[in-house]
Amino acid sequence: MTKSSRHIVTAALPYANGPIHLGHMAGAYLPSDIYVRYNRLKKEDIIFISGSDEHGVAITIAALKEKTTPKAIVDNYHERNKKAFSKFGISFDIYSRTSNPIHHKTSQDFFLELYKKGILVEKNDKQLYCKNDKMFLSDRYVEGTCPKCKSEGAKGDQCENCGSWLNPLELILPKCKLCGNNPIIKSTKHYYFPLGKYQSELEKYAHSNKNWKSNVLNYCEGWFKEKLSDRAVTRDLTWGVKVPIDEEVGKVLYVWFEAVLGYISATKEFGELKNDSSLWKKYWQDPSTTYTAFIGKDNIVFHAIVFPAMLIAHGNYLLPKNIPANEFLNLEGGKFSKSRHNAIYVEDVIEKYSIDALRYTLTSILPENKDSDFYWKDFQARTNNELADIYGNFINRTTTFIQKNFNGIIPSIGKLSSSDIEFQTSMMKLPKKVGNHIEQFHFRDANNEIIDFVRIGNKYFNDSAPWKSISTDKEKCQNTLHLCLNAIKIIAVVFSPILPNSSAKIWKMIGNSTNIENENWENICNLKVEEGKKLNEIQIPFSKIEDEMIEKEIQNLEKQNTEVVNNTVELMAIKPTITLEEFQKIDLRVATVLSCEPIPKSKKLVKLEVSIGIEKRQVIAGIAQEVDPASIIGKQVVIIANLQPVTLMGLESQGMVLATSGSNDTFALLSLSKDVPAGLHIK
Ligand code: B3M
Ligand code: ZN
Repeated sequence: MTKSSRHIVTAALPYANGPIHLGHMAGAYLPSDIYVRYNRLKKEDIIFISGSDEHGVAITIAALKEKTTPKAIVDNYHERNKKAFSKFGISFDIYSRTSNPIHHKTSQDFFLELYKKGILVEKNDKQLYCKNDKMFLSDRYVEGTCPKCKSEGAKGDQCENCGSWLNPLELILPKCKLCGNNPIIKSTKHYYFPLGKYQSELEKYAHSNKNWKSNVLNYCEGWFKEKLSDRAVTRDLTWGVKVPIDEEVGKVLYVWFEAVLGYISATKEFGELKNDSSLWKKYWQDPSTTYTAFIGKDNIVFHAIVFPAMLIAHGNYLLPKNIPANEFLNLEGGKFSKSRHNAIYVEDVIEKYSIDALRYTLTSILPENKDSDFYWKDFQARTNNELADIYGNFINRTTTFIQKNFNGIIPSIGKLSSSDIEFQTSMMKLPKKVGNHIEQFHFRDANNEIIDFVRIGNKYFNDSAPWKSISTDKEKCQNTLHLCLNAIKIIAVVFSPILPNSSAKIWKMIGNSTNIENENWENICNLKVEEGKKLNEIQIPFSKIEDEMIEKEIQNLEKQNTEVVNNTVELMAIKPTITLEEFQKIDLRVATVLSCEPIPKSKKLVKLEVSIGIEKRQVIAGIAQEVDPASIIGKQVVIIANLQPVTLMGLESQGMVLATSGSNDTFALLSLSKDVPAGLHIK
């Protein structure tokens, strides 16, 4: 047996400003949980740390939106997320929070240590300031066009589209998120961390770990190429960890500076709960400990560059040995996003579906090397056709056969045939293969390896045809059933990091009274079933998901998406002011729709003929996807009558029909009562 060693595993601290969704799970939490459960079975000394990230403007903005206080926001989501993780089987040793006093003290001490060592640089610095809201607009209080990829809606600190880390001053056309005004530039004092000074050490560090995933390494290379520069680690805000220097009132530590230190504070808290206040030192300072930091790809820069640099600067801390970041999980072909409501929240699905079916599906599609997609229909197919029909069936046919033909008593094993030996050999190889995949963070491969072996089990059962051998060759029949049950025992353990709940159930069902978690991975291939022992009551381990359930989910998602359109419309900033004279230039008229027909070859356009009293007009409108052309004939609509004509699909459009900018459910054509005569001027 290999000597056990010490590990610390951290999973990114999610912001406590919204519920955890399946995208989060696939990014960091499920992979880390599988890794930790596997290592626990290997009897490694391992602790698993996470918690809520409760500071930063992500929280204060959420409070503004929900018209409440930041404290109320974090208290609410911390509890909800903690519960969701636990129900999903994410087995943290501690799920802490960055509002805890121990975290404030830990991060302030860390800051002071860097300050005293003269590492931090003080700079008077120009920042965006909103005169209307009388505040500096750091990070997410400001939005604009990304200077790198030119996409709109880039946040002050990061562009979600291209992932660049931004300085708010670089934004093109910045706007205050609170009032929509353009900010001015004003000077303020801040403390900077000289990231650039650590560049060569960081490069060495990134290259010293041969096992880093290529997505993480490539990302870092991109940063190194651009050259690292000083980064402010303080902000002009009130919500957060106060800068521990007396004269610095109204300043807090930048959320990313203190959040990563949350891993250390959480470990300290864990030690205190165990009455061992120096426990954290073993995990953070003893070089024999291996530190692995699980994150999603949007957090790479902070974990692979900033955090290691901070730890190097401070000294006396271990750096992450590996940072197995995943890419993004998309939903039904679109982006998983909390801000756009296109998401499946864990708290909404944990009561409805089998957790293990969700864990199984997510593991099979983990975005390990590139973005991947969650489709409800795929979830149904994997649950029904793989978990139920392959794995469930293997368990069910084996146990019911033993129940029926051997009174539920595990049959003995006799002289094995060559096909028995072949099956037994591949069974004994399984744990090592799966373990190797997990150690390399190839969780999809681990999952596939197991389900492929279950397929082999089904084939062995079929080929051995015990329903025949029961009357022709009893020994052969007993061998088949004994070996199939033995395989189930082994599969239950190797599957348990991915499917903890069903593995425990199956373990009991096949007659074990021990706790499956006490098994030792190194020993699994030697696990034997005991002949003469009785099986426990047989249950169907995985039930199938009906079509109606899935259709409802898809409909719900569509509904959520439409609600978002409403929100976006509401949130759209007001355009620049125009004068009355400018408005009076627009000639708005009531018009009667005389005819409306689709334009061949165009998905979006329809051709309308309208009367504006004095004359008829042809108007081409992009409403084909929203309305049935026949349904608007005879309606009184509003058109802009003096818009310069344009040609669309070869047809002249002599005006524009007014409608909302939404689509489908939120689309509405501006129409008036039939009594309002065509041609009337609207002002
Ligand atoms: N809270 C970002 C996120 O939730 C951030 C991670 C902190 S890890 C120390 O994705
Ligand atoms: Zn403002």
